[in-house]
Amino acid sequence: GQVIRLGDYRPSDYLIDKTDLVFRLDPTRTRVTAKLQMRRRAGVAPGTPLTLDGDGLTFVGARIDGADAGDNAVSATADALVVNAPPASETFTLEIETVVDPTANTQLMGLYRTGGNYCTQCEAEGFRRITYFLDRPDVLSVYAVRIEADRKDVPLLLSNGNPVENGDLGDGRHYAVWHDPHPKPSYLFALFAGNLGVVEDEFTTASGRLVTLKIYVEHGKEPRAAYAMDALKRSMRWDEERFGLEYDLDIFQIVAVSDFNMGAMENKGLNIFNDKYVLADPRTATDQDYASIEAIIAHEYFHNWTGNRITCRDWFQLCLKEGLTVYRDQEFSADMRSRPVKRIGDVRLLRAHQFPEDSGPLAHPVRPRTYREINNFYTATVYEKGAEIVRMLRTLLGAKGFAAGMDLYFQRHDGEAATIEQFLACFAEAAQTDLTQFALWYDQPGTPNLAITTRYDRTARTFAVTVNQSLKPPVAGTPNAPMVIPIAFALAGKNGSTLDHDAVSGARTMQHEGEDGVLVITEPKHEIVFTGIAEEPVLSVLRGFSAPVTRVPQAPTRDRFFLARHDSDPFSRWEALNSLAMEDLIKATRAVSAGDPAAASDALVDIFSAVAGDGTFDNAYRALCLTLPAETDIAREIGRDIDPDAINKARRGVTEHLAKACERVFARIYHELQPRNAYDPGAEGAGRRALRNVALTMLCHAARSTDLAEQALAEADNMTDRAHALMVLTHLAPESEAAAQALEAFRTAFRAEPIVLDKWFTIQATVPRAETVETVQALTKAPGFSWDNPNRLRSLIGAFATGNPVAFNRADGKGYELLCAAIRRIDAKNPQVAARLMTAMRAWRNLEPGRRQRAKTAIESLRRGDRVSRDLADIIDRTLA
Ligand code: BAL
Ligand code: ZN
Repeated sequence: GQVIRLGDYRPSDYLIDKTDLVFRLDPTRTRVTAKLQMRRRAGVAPGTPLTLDGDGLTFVGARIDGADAGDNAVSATADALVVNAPPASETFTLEIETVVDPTANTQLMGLYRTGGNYCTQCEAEGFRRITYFLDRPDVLSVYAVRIEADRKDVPLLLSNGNPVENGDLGDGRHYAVWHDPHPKPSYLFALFAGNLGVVEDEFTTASGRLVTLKIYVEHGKEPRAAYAMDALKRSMRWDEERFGLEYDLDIFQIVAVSDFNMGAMENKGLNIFNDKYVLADPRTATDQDYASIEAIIAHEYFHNWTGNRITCRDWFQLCLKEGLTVYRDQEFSADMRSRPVKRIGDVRLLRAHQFPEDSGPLAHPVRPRTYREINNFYTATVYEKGAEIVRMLRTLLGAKGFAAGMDLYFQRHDGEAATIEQFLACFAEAAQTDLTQFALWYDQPGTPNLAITTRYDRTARTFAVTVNQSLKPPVAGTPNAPMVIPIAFALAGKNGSTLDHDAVSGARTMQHEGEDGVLVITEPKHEIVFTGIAEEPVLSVLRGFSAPVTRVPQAPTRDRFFLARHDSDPFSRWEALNSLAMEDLIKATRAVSAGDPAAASDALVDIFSAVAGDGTFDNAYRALCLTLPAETDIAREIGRDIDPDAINKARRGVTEHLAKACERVFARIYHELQPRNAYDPGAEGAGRRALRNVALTMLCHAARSTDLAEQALAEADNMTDRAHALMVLTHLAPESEAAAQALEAFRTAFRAEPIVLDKWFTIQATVPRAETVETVQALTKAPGFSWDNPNRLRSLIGAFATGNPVAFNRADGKGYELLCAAIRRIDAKNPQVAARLMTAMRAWRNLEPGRRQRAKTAIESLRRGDRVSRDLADIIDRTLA
C-alpha cells in the first residue's frame, strides 16, 4: 500500500464552498447527486486538473456549469473522478451523480443499512464511498441536504444542521431538506433515515438560545435514553461554565444504532452512537455502562468546538481534536464524580492500553508522520496519550495560563482546520512561554522513564533529588531527545503533611496557586537540592500522575509503604499501594515458575487490611485500592519471556492469601453495604456497589466457594450486581451446575437484548482456563452471535483475545489460531474491525519462546492468505516488522 507522509502535505488546488446533496434512498440502488460549488485557490493556474476522491463508487454522470461533461472532460473510476480541464473561471459548479448499494456495504463506512434503517459513517474517509469529493479535513463546505425515501418504511429523514423543509412526493415517498450553516469537512457529514422512537427535551444556552434536543432509539426503548439525555444537558452546561463554549444550532440530535464500528461519531448537530453508549436502565446497564455513556455523550458533544468548529488540517493532526476532547471529557467526568477515582481509572487505562502500544511494534508518535491506513490510528496513543499532553500543558501553565491559551485558540482558529503547531502557539503566546521542547511529546514515540534517587543531609538540612530521564526508542531509529517532564511533587513529613523548604536549585520549579509544586525536568539529568529541610522527608512525585512516564526503579519499598498510608495526594497513595502489590505479584510469579507456592508479604497483608478496614476512604476509592493489578498488568511489568499460566496462578494465590487474611473485614463490608435504597447510577451508589463487589470476590476466594456469589445473584436487583456475581460464579466454578444454570437464566432473560447478551458472551470468553478456547468456538454458533455486528465480535472474540491471557495464550497455540481464523473471516466484510482485533497480538515478542513461535506462525499464515485488506495488512506488517 501507499504511504502517506506528513511532510508531503499541501493545500488542495480547489475548494468547495457549497455542497448540495440529494439522496434518493433505496436499499440497493441509492442515487446520490452532489452539486459542488467549486473555487480555484488563489495562485493555482486556470485549468489545473481536478481529482476527486472516490471509493467503490458507481459513476452515472457529471455536469459542469450545467452542461453535460463528456468523456473527454471527465474520467471516472470507482476510486477517483478526474476533471481533466476544468473551466478557467475562478468558480464553477460540478454536478455528479453516483449510485451506491447501502445493503452491500458491510464495512460500515459510507452509507449502510443497520436495523432496517439507513445510516452513515464518514470519519475518516467514508464520504468518498458516497460521492466523489475532496475528502480531506481541510476542505470546509456549507452543506444543504435533501433526502427522499418511502414514507412508510422510512418516516425519519435526518441530516446535519437545521431542518428547512419537508413534504410529500406522491407515490408513497416523501422528502426533507436540511441546512448546516457551519462550514465543515466531509468527515462530519451525516445522514440517518429510518424508523425510530424519540425522546425530546430542550436546553437554553447561557446567551439564551433555545436548543431542541432529540435522542432517537429503537421503538420501545425510549425510557432507556433518559440517562443519556441528562448527561447531554449536563455536558452542555459544563462546557459553558468551564470553557465558555456554547452550542451553535437550534437543534442537537443523537441517533443510536446497533451496527457501528466505533463508540460514537461527532457529526455536526447529528451525532451517531453505538447504541451501547446510549441505552441504560438499572436492569440492563452496569455502573460502568452508565459512566461510559456519560463520558461518551460528553466527548461527542465537546467535539462541537474541539473538532467541528476547529477541525484538523490533515489526519496527522488527529490528536488535535481527539487528545484535547478526551482531556475535556475526563475533566467533565471528574467534576461529575470523584476526581481521584476518575484519575486512577484513566491512568489504569493508559497503562493497560497505551503503554504497551508505545513499547511494541505498533508504537507511533501522538502525531504520526506516516500512515498507510488512517483508520488504524484511532489509537490509545492519539487519544489517551494525546489527552495526557494537554493535561501536562495545564500542569505547566497553571489554570490561568491554560485557560488563556484555550481562549486564544478558539478566538484565533474558529472556523479553521488547524495544526498542532498552531495549537501550541496559542499557549506559548498566551502564557508567554517557549514550548519548542515540549512539542517533542507529539513527535517522539515511546514512554520516557525516570530514575529518581534522594539523599537527606541532616547537618546541612538539605534534601537532594537526582532525576535521570531516558527514552528507549520503541521502533529502531525513532528520536529520543530529552523531553519536558512536569513532576508534581511534595516533601512529606512524618505524618504525611507537606514540609516547607527555603530554596531549590537544579531545576526550574513552579508553584501555581492552590496546586502542587512542579519540578520541570528538561535535561537528561538534574541534581536538585532543597534547602532548609528540618526533618528527613519522603519524596512524593508524579502526584496525580503528572506525566505519562514510567519510574524504574521504583522508590524504596519503605518509602512506598509510608506513602501508601500517608501521602496527602489520593492518587499517589493508590499508586504506592498498587506498586507494592505489583512487587509481590511479580515475586509470586517467580515463585510459581520455580514450583513454589504464591503468597503475599506480611507487610502487604497489613496495609491491605488497613485500607480495607479504613472507613474514612470513599468507597469507590477503597474498591480501587483493593483491586490487585490485572494479569495483563503483571505481564507488562515483567516484560519478557511471559508465561501467562504462571502469572494467573500467582495472582490467584496472592488473592487467596489476602482474601483469607482480611476475610473478616470483607465480610463486614459486604454486610454493611447491603443496598438500602433504590438503584441510583450516581457516583455514591456506584461506589458502594464497587466496594461490596470487591468484598464479594474476596470472600469467594477466601472460602474457595461460590455460595455467596450464587446468593448475590439471586438477590441482585440491578445489572451491576447481577453481572458481577455471574462473573465470579462462572470464573471460579466454570464446571459447576450452578454456573451453567445461572448462565442459562441470564441468556433467557436477555435473549432479545443484544447489548446485554454481550455481557454473557464476555463473561464466558474470559473464563481463565484452557478449555475456554473451545467454549468461544462453540459460542460463535450460539443464538445471538453474529459475525456481522462489531459489538458481538468485540464482546466474544475481542474479550477472549484481550481479556483472557490464559486461554488466548494457550501453550498449544490454539488461541492464536482461533483469533486469526476469526480475523480472516471478519476481514472479508469489515476490515476496520478485523484490523483492530489484530492489535491483540502486538505483544507476541514478549512471550516465552514456545508461545512466541506459535503466535508468529499464526500471524504469518494470516498474512499469506489471499485478499487481506489494507487495514489488516498494515497492522500485520508492523506487528511482524
Ligand atoms: N471521531 C471519532 C469518534 C470520536 O473520537 O469521537
Ligand atoms: Zn473523539
